[in-house]
Amino acid sequence: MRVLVTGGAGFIGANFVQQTVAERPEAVVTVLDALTYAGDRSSLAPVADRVELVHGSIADADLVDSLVAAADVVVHFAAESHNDNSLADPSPFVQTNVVGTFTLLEAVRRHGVRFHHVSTDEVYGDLPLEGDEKFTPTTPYNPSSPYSATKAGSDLLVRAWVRSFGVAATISNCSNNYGPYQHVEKFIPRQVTNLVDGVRPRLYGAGLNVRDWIHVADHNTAVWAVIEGGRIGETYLIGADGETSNLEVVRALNELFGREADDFDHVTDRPGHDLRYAIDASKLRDELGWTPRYTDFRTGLAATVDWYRANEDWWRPHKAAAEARYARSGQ
Ligand code: NAD
Ligand code: TDX
Repeated sequence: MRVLVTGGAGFIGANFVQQTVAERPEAVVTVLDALTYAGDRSSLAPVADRVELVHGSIADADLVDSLVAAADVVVHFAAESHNDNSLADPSPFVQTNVVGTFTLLEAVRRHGVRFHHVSTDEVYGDLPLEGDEKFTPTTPYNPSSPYSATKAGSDLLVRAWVRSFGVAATISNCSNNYGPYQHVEKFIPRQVTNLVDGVRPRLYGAGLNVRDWIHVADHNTAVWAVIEGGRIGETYLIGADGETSNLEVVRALNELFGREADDFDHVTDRPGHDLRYAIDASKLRDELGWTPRYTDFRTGLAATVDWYRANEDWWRPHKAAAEARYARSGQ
């Protein structure tokens, strides 16, 4: 099977490519990645001899056409992915997430290629802090940030291309991922790499916001489950019942570094900050038989801390630039 992975030099995409090469010897993997600040060739170093990396944009119609023509399936991870950046400058989010997805859809339409679109639970907006309501595949779209609005737009394009043009596509909407190779701008790697440097974690606002954490390896087994068993045109929600407040995450990290749990700083809150995300993954579990391997968040978190401690060469080159961006917004 010839697999074209967009965004394969980013966090989730690189984990997907490494897992695919390890577990599916028959797969021939090509990565299309623009190598933005968030993409890193070295995330594919362990599989460099098995994977072709094409440096280019998903919004480049000619390049996309030739790569899609040579694929059996396109797995679409490429995106501008960070909410805080989308508040500072939404423009690349529209270009990559909306125009880029449109460009891919036109190519899979022309060539009749199977398409899987990787998306986020943030398209549904947020849930109240109190109560046990969860997102389901029928929750109305209500995105809050420029990032989530452009992901919502891309999801709706995929749905329309299925209905209007018969494109063979599926969509998955996953909750917050953690694990190796996540950019240091994101919450968990930012705090872990601060702690390595003896810098206190930085919590937006009161830290009561809740995220539904899933290990990236579990997200990726679910993506393969949808590619292989998902029904065309359907949306599958991916989550592993990992609801945890940001405050609890920071306390756990401090403890893993042998520090006082409450030794952190409160910093300026994110404008429009979503309160709580929670996923009902019963469709994925019941229909496709998927189950997560990482069921204890603290164990997965400890393994992730170990990875960042052991792989400073990977993250150190990105750290100063990420912190400089935060300094501009007082975070
Ligand atoms: P990331 O920012 O780590 O990686 C994105 C990758 O896309 C980078 O390698 C970047 O170079 C590449 N890219 C950006 N613009 C491109 C373009 N125009 N053409 C080609 N490549 C381009 O993001 P991530 O966290 O790995 O997220 C991957 C996907 O999963 C995204 O679609 C995101 O919306 C979705 N998602 C992420 C999470 C999460 O918690 N990180 C959760 C749910 C869904
Ligand atoms: O320094 C910080 N302090 C802090 O309290 C940072 C960087 C974040 N936060 C908070 C904001 C969020 O409540 O932590 C939470 C997680 O923040 P992010 O890592 O920026 O993730 P989030 O905004 O929840 O979005 C993530 O999950 C859904 C991914 O970045 C998206 O790509 C994905 O779609």
